[in-house]
Amino acid sequence: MKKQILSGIQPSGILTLGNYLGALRNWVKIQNDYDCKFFVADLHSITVDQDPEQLRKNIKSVIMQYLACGLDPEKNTIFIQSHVHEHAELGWILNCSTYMGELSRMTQFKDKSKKQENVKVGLFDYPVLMAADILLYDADFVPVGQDQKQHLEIARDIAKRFNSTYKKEIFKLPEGYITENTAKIMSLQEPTKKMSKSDENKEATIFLLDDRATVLKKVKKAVTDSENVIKYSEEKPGIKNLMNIYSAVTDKTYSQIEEEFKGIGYGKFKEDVASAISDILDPIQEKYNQMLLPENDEYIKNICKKGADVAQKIAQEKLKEVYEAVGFVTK
Ligand code: ATP
Ligand code: LTN
Repeated sequence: MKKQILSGIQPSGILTLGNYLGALRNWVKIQNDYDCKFFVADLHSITVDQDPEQLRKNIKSVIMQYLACGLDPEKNTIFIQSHVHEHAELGWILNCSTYMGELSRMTQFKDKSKKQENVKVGLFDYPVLMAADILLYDADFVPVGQDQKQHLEIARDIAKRFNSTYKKEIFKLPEGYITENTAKIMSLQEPTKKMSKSDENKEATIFLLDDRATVLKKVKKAVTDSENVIKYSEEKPGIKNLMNIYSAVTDKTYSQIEEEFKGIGYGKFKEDVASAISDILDPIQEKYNQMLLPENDEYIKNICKKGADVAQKIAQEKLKEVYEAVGFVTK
């Protein structure tokens, strides 16, 4: 039996280079070795305001970006979270096994709530829904970026507490699957902050659908320092981030990169980084544009439908077990 993998990305905009290097690229790498489920986390995305028409477009677009990046719908279960209502139902049950105190410690909540005028209960509760996503499918590994580590820990804590309260091993304890070097791609404008798709400053983020000229412009404008020396150092967060990205897209080590750009300034380095990024993005964009053709509409719909059917069968079984354990009666 193959081990179970589960992960998702919110449809809060076009995916970023951070989403790709931190999560999606790993999904593509491991899709042959595990039993994988990948979904679009639309229920999560409405924890902050979304425009309904834009959200509808984004959900479909994220599915197409998954496929364009190389997820094979024949090998993986690909679905939209809200198509499997068991996620929301288990989320409720797990709310009743989660403490206010542990949710109050979540750094993502602290960061995101600062940016909101009115903080929604859903934003606070976000990690519980994420725990439900993971625990429904007995996931062994969850491939995500660094920022999700804390949410994985709480998912484990909730699972342990539930199992112990109801004296039954209902939930498997999930582990992270995090690739250290690319687990945290930083903002191009504030390199001590994570690159994020909902950043208001679009110059800070490389989107998977940015064309070559846009990538070049953004990388050229990336905040660095005035030393003009390509060296991997904690004291040079801007250059460290660009080296990290360059290393991730070319497979070169940091010392190879230092050697390659010895005596060469930031201008040329940035041009080469931009070009290497676009070399990765070009084929993704080509596939994405094919997917946009109206004749592919049905194909994409069918992938999501088939995926949701497969996922729901498993989710239903798990939820039944949970309802029994907590003491609900059957119809
Ligand atoms: P939002 O801005 O809407 O919060 P986001 O860009 O932070 O979105 P998520 O949908 O929260 O992205 O994350 C999807 C996946 O991508 C997660 O596994 C997350 O850890 C990973 N990820 C997000 N940003 C980065 C980043 N800058 N570096 C590495 N991984 C990232
Ligand atoms: N919280 C994640 C998205 C997400 C997720 C999940 C990831 C929702 N549910 C379950 C892995 C497993 C994020 O990246 N912001």
